[in-house]
Amino acid sequence: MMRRRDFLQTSLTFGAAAMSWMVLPPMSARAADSDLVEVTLEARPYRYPHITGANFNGLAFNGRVPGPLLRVRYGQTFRARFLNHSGGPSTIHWHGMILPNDMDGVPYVTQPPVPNGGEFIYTYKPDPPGFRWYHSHVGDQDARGLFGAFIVEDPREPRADVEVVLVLHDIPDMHSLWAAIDGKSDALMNVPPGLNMNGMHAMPAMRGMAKRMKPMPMSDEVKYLSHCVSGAAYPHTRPIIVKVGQTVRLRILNASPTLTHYVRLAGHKLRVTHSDGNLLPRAVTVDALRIGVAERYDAWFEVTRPGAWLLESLMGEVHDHRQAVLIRTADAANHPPEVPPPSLAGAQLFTYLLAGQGEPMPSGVHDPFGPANVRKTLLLGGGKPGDPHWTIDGKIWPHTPKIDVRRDDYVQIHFKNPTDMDHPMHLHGHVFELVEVSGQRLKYPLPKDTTLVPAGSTATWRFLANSPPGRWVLHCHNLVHLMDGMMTEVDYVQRT
Ligand SMILES: [Cu+2]
Repeated sequence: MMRRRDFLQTSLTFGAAAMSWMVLPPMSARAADSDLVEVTLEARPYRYPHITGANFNGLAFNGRVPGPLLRVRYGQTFRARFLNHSGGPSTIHWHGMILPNDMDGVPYVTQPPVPNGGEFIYTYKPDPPGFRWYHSHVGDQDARGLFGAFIVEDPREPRADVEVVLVLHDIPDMHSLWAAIDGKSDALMNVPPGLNMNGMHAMPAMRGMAKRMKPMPMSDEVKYLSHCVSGAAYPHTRPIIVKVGQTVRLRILNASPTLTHYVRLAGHKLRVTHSDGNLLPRAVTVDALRIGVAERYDAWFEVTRPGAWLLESLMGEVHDHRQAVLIRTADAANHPPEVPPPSLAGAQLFTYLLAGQGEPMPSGVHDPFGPANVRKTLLLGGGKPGDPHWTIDGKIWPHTPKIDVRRDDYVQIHFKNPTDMDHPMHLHGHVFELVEVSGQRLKYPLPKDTTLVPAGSTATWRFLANSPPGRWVLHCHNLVHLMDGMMTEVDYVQRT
């Protein structure tokens, strides 16, 4: 292990009161038939059970973390009355939605922030169908608990026998989060066994290197008080009861402020059908998921025998309270659960290159991804010791270079990431195609709204600029990097 988190408070966990529901019943006919779905989301300070006195000032939508699971049928109109009693200005961003720009919830870009005590109505037709989510886009509020899952049901999709929504989230020590934002953290990096610090399988040569390197604090790492699934840490997470013969669909969101999660279900492989809620060109079957910050995966499995299995996000260290949920058949209540192997060595991980079938770039071809009207290369940078800035083309927001597009342009954005961290880059208001990773062309481009741009490497997106006009921000979803400047925007300009 290269770096281990010095984990202080494994006993911190969340009780059932804080838990959001995980197993989804079918939508009622009445809910599915109305034209309009209305919700009230009220942000307020929230005291987490068992975290009293710890250095964490929580927030919650409607008194629970994650916030209420929102669910509409594709085609319905959605209206959220947002009441802000968070104690500061706030907004709600609807991650993965293509919607009018003034509903996108980015303070000072798409709307003035809603003042404390104020309210704002968000209304739009949720599009496209799939697994989306929502969160505050102001300061550290997302890390303090203002987030939730949002499902836009696709009536064309077959229903699973059991549908489960799992939100992975991590409770930061706020001193540590702000020290990280200031570039002065002394927290250590979290990497599960069997992987190197970039999330790749540790090679024998790398292991040799790892031995020589002393664990050292990363100035932008965050220390966490607890690692949760939908509001609790195992064994306090509520078990999911399944029956032999059932097909289970897991919808898994990584709502962590900074951590990439590696998720494995004991005794089962997972068939991944959607990335960020969007149907993959072809499903892939893997041993474990790698989920970057803000990414989502839909993963399916079948229950073929009675038993009890832990679904777990593997950490650099095993804690008393695991970031896990128990999935079991009714008759296995007293079985000790099967746990996933502690190391990811040798596991088939979900990677973009696997799902998209990476192949060598054709040589001598000028346009390996097809023509584009707008081509932009963005150089990701920063993270130097003692310098808290994270940059795009050497600049921090709002001084980063913007990307101007006209309606119906084909846009190609190429990221170069010479830094030593993966960056979960996210574009608002669009679904793009990931067409290249680490110099390999994806034979099957992946439809996404967020991708990890690998450390020391590259990635390329393409999209048709046919979203509603406006200013769509493009940023790193690692909260520390976002707050340290790693943001730009794609601006729709008039065709002249
Ligand atoms: Cu980043």
